Amino acid sequence: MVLTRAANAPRHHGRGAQGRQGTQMKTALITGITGQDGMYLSEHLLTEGYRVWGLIRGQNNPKRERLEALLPDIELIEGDLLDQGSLIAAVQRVQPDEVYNLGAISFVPLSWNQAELTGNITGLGVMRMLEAVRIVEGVGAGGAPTQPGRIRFYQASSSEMFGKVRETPQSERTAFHPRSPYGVAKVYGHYITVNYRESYGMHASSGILFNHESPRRGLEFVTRKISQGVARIKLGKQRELLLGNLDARRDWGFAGDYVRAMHLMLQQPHGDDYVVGTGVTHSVRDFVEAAFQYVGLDWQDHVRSDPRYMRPAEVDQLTADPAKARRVLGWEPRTSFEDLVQMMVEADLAIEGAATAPVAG
Ligand code: NDP
Ligand code: GDR
Repeated sequence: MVLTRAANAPRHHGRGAQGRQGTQMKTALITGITGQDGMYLSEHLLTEGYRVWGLIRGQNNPKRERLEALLPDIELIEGDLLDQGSLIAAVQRVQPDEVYNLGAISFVPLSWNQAELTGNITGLGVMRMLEAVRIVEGVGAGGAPTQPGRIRFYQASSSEMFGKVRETPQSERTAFHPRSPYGVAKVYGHYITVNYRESYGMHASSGILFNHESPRRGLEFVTRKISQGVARIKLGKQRELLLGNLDARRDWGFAGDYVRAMHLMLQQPHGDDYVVGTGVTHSVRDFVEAAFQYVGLDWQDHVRSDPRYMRPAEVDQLTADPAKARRVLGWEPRTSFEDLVQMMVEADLAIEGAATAPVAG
């Protein structure tokens, strides 16, 4: 096991150390630290005075350098959601107060090509992380009911579990009908979290989050593909943007807003399930139109449909009913759809503008 700390990271003194304003400093362990949500959640928890550890996988993860430059105050520990021993060792070493399980194969189309891997990481990986917490705390050892443990657990569940929706909007009570191996794996992750809560009394929460985006979103997801494409087209570096289903409708929010909800869930007296979204839905076409309009271009001159980006089974429409998150957590999104589109296009204009020349001709 390798532990690292950025050279200028503060010295901590283990669990129980004093945080800001003399309060007990809490420790969080985050899987999926190199992903979009891992980065925003780390920033949020550092602001809240936490000691933050991230689980990082691979022998030379190319995202490590960027992460350490962006967040020098976090500490990294090696482990993989496919490797039970590494997760137990990580929980044992870090002794977290809170575990946020964000690690997953998260790109829906990949899940048809690598269904087994997706099931293993996105589905069984949740059980391995829960087992690591349970084993380290000695909860339920020998099958006997025991005192619930101290470590609180967050599972990154998804609106993809609703899939072919049974009702609109979708709440915590809406039945699931996943449409991809990814969605099926997330349903397993959700129910195993509920099961560990019910079986062992664990403080385990499932955040059923709807799509949330940002300038840190991976380029494979449609919003970032659009914002990067618009920036490149505006700067003369690209002529066309090839997309799939423009009719799909999503409830899009800003990732920076959603990580606050994750944290709030673990501050409640008991674990529970919460839907987190804006309640407002737009089509992919709406996103395209708004992004091109922002830079003064007509999307119809540039966007082409390509069957390669169509899915074997589509989720046509998702709309959150976030009433419970609002009522119990006091959570509200702060960023509108229009602000999100602008934020993403502006960020990509800055990135693309800072690099390389336009295409010839
Ligand atoms: P990303 O795809 O940006 O990040 C996924 C993370 O999972 C990466 O850090 C990746 O690490 C890590 N990971 C992949 N495989 C493993 C493994 N075998 N062991 C340990 N870590 C692994 O996802 P997001 O940040 O967008 O999403 C975070 C979580 O929330 C995911 O579980 C996703 O499914 C879920 N979710 C996301 C929503 C969204 O709209 N963003 C909505 C609802 C749920 P590496 O760098 O090594 O690849
Ligand atoms: P999604 O996000 O599948 O909802 O999963 P994505 O951005 O990939 O797709 C959203 C919708 O856009 C349509 N689409 C395209 N999608 C991509 N990626 N590329 C295209 O060119 C394209 N054209 C149209 C898709 O068909 C789809 O309907 C995200 C992930 O973050 C999951 O991990 C998370 O659980 C869910 O959001 C909630």
